[in-house]
Amino acid sequence: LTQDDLKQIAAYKAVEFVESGMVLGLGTGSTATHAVSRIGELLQQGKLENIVGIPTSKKTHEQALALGIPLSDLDHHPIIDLAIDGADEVDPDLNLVKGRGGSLLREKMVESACRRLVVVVDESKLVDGLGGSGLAMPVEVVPFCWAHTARRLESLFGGGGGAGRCVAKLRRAEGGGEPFVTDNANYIVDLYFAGPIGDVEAASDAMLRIAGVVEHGMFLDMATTVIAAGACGVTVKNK
Ligand code: DER
Repeated sequence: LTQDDLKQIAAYKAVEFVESGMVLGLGTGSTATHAVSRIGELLQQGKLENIVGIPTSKKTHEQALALGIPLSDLDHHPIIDLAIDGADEVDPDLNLVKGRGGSLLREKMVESACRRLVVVVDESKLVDGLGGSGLAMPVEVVPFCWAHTARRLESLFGGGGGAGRCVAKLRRAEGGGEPFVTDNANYIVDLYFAGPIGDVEAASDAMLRIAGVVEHGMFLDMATTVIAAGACGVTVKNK
């Protein structure tokens, strides 16, 4: 089984929670893509009906549109029955890191309006503590003086590069030297930690207090179910 097979298995399992008539949050990323295509397939087959999709990115909006999934937004549907989305890290408390696809702001806006958030991952995403993977923890920042904001983020964690616990890097667009620009015309500063963040609630509050920070990629106390697919099978963990 390839990693993508595992992503598809987890995604299809999550779609079993979808019922006709639901308002659905449609996630972003390679795992969520499988869930969106599965929903489209069931609609085509008449096994699902009266679904309204609330996309979490322009990319997912385009995918869902092409599949004929009826779409709307939070202004028209402030309460969402169920969202299905991927994650970059999942800790034992079902706290998440998301946003390596750059969609964390719209994902967090949609998913904080959901009754249920079902997260779908392959087992490589499971960590003991957020920040522990050594991979990026994304922070959406306004473009204005982004380097100043990046330095303030580093200094929160005793950073400043080198031996510091955190290094901040501006995310660049594919191949080019240009900054990556989000669906909301902001930049992303990726934080790289030397080890697990530890007190994630305190880190969240401190980051959000920095003027210039729009949102960060930690999704705390938001997931209600995590479906993880691994070589030994699929686990479903509820909050
Ligand atoms: O960018 C995102 O938030 C994605 O959902 C990410 O967290 C998971 O992406 P993947 O399914 O492609 O690994």
